[in-house]
Amino acid sequence: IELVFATNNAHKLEEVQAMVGDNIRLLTLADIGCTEDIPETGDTFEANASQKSAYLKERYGYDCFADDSGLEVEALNNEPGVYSARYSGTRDMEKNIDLLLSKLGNHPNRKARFRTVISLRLGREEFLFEGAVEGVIGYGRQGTGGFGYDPLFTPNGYDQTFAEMTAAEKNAISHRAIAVEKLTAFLKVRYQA
Ligand code: ITT
Repeated sequence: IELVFATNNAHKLEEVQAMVGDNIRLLTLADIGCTEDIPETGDTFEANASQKSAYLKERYGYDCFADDSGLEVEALNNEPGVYSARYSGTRDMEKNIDLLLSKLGNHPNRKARFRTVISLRLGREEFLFEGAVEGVIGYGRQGTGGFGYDPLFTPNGYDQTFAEMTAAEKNAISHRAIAVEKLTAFLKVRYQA
């Protein structure tokens, strides 16, 4: 089957296509000629994911899914949260990471979690799937892999940041992987039943 994945982020598309497998072919926004910015004005991951999938369904008619993800840092009242991509007011991740590190300073509570919420639209129905991974924020960057805040985040039970892991290692345990596994399990039941 074909499903539109509402993202402009090539890293995410690659990660998710690898996880859903070959039976589900993911179309990009470019594939369906959607070049405008999809509104994302909610203040929760659920609201944003839902808003994005509804927009695509209404304007383009495709069965689709959209995700919203971000990093919640406990000592910063769960910032940056839905503002993860533009924490510093720009999409420049160097600046976003610098801001997070400076706000956290030497605070002893380094607890954080990555969260993903996926909204799937099949016809008029909507289904939500969630994934989270708990971990800690370092005092500086470590590693060059992955994207976003990966160089800062070490998942609990590991001694490497997401940016120090291989893509396969990260994909086995990430927030997005957990949410996508739930999505994939659902789609298998739905389409092979
Ligand atoms: P789209 O909205 O086009 O999908 P995006 O980059 O805004 O792309 P998200 O809304 O899902 O993606 O995520 C918001 C930000 O949260 C993202 O730009 C990263 O800074 C951060 N983030 C999300 N998932 C991450 C991950 O697996 N590793 C590191 N940072 C992540």
